[in-house]
Amino acid sequence: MEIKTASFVVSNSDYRKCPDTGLPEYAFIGRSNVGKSSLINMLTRNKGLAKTSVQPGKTQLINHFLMNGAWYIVDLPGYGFARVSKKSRAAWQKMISDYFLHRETLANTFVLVDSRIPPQQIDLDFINFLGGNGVPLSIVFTKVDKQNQRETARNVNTFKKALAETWEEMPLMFITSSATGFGREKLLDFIDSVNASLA
Ligand SMILES: Nc1nc2c(ncn2[C@@H]2O[C@H](COP(=O)(O)OP(=O)(O)OP(=O)(O)O)[C@@H](O)[C@H]2O)c(=O)[nH]1
Ligand SMILES: [Mg+2]
Repeated sequence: MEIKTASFVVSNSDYRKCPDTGLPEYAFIGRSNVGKSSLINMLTRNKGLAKTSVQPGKTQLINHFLMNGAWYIVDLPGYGFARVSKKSRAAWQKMISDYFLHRETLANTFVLVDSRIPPQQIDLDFINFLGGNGVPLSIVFTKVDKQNQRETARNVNTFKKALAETWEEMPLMFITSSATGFGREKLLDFIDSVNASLA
């Protein structure tokens, strides 16, 4: 699938104010700085679409982007950023859990995981939260351009083992780099197949 048109629609702090067109959407979540906004720009081949930063905590709201006039990509603020007050952590928690538990048009969630590091409890906890609530999810390993294939394969395998402790069935996994575009087609083809199954 190709993305022919991609445009920013709206930012919200409340899922109830998100677009009510009924079109399917794909959410991107993961630790702060893991590369959610960069991946969205890589998929759409539009570097300025989602705001990115070397500093964690750049994305703060629920951001809807319309693709081909037919489906949405949703950029979300990341978790696990240490320099955040208790109050804003609680606000994030409420905004995000309400979104995932109630957003009816959510077709799939991409949980982004840094391919360079061993499994982090915070990622496993978030995946368990989604899975435990029946929210469909896939895992996307990011930043593979920063290391060799062997290191990526080792970290992916370790992550699978950690997941296997709680999950019988493995979610789909994608290996990506926003710097090189690696993994773009596979991810877009998957979205296309989910869209087709909903049509
Ligand atoms: N080398 C490399 N750098 C990347 C890649 N993806 C993201 N980055 C860098 O990682 C940093 C964070 O990227 P963002 O896309 O802003 O991360 P985010 O997950 O949206 O972060 P928050 O919005 O703060 O939660 C930026 O400096 C990006 O340039 C990648 O695939 N390869
Ligand atoms: Mg972001």
